[in-house]
Amino acid sequence: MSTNQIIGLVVAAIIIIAGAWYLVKPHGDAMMQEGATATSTDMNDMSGDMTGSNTSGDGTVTTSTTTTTTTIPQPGQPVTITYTSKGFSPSTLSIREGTVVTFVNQSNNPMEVASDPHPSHTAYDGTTRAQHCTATGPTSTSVFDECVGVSAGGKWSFTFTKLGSWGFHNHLAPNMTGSITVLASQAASTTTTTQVKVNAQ
Ligand SMILES: [Cu+2]
Repeated sequence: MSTNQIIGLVVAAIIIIAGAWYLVKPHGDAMMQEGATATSTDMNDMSGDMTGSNTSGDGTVTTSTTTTTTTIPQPGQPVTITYTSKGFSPSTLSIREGTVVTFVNQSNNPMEVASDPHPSHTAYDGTTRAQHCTATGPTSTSVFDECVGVSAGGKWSFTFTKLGSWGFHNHLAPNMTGSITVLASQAASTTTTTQVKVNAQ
């Protein structure tokens, strides 16, 4: 009997020691996994740096695109700004004086283009909306105010003759905004000046 009890105690001790060792072992593995995770994070950081380098490469391309955007349409060239549920596109652009800009409503809501600030619309010609709008439209073609909303598919054209930067908005959705910069038409003279300098040298 006592021999069996001793054997039983030894077996129990072995089970307890084995169990304790088994509980400790996963903890050691977890620490090793943490070390491995740290290594992966370092590799992720390296790929992040590589992505940064790629962005620099893309930055050069973006510079070229900016140059294209700077190209200003000639006064005789029609310019179109579309209006959708996301707003005006393009929302900012530069044109020469005398350029006709056509606003096209491609949204499902009415569009009523007007000079800033809302709601007075005084910036472009100094008169208020009450002064320069009638029930059927603006009092003259020099008023930068559509005055009457057009539904989906409708459009409105305006000829910009005043130099400066003119903010505008949809009077029926004033958070939809844009800005047009009107520049003097003197593109050709700049090129002529450059050619004279080259000939002098
Ligand atoms: Cu307004």
